[in-house]
Amino acid sequence: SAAAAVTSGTAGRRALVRRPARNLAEGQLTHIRRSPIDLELAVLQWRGYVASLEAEGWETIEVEPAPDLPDSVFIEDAVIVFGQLAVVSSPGAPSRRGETRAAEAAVRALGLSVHHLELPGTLDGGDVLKVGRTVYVGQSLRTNAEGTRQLRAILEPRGHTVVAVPITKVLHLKTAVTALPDGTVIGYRPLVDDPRVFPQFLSVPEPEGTAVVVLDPATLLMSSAAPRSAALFTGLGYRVITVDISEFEKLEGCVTCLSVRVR
Ligand code: CIR
Repeated sequence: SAAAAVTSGTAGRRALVRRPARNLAEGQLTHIRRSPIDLELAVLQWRGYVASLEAEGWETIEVEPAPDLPDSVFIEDAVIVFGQLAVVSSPGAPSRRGETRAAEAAVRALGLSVHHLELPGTLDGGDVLKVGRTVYVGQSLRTNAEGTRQLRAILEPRGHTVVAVPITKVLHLKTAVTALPDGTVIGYRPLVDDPRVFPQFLSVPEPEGTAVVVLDPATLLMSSAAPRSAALFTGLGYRVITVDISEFEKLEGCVTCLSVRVR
């Protein structure tokens, strides 16, 4: 089985986060209808998310805020980290292209080796799912074949295999699927185009249950909007920590996109 490369122990676990912009409510929407955003609540939820990471032994590093870039809180889309290697993305939405500069400064400050994706290639970090040495890349409205080709050219010489996955029902690959520490890919079946591309696939009962952040080999962070999925993971032996991220879910964000785990 494709065992996921998850570092154990608490040393050196760092996560990039970026506080919500004042115009968060103007963030992009593709597959869902706009509903009112409570900015104050969003800030409280963001703080709760950061506190949960820290309580689990993660040091959080704040990327310089971008108060006028509405989707900048979704830092996962701007930079992808593979161990000591950072790939600065080429955001598919023109309104998000300004987000990468400060994300790059943050990974440089961490001493990571930095690569870039460039137009006409586009790729959002939310389309990249690592499972062991396999890197699945969603082919979405945000990520195109050229962006995928550029990422492959960076990763394949370094021992990763890049697998392109069609995404038509949700914004990003990681809106549809993420992975458990043992490499099982999890997803809400109606939103997954073709689960047969994954060696092991487990269906979860709620759309918000598809996104988990693996905090350590035994612990998952997920949305409080998916209690039946949480119970499923608990039954598999995981410790599950939940956070309310309703204001970000209204903007097609999920628990993964609010941080970049450096590991
Ligand atoms: C967007 O449409 O770009 C944002 N409103 C949501 C981005 C969510 N990011 C992610 O799932 N990785």
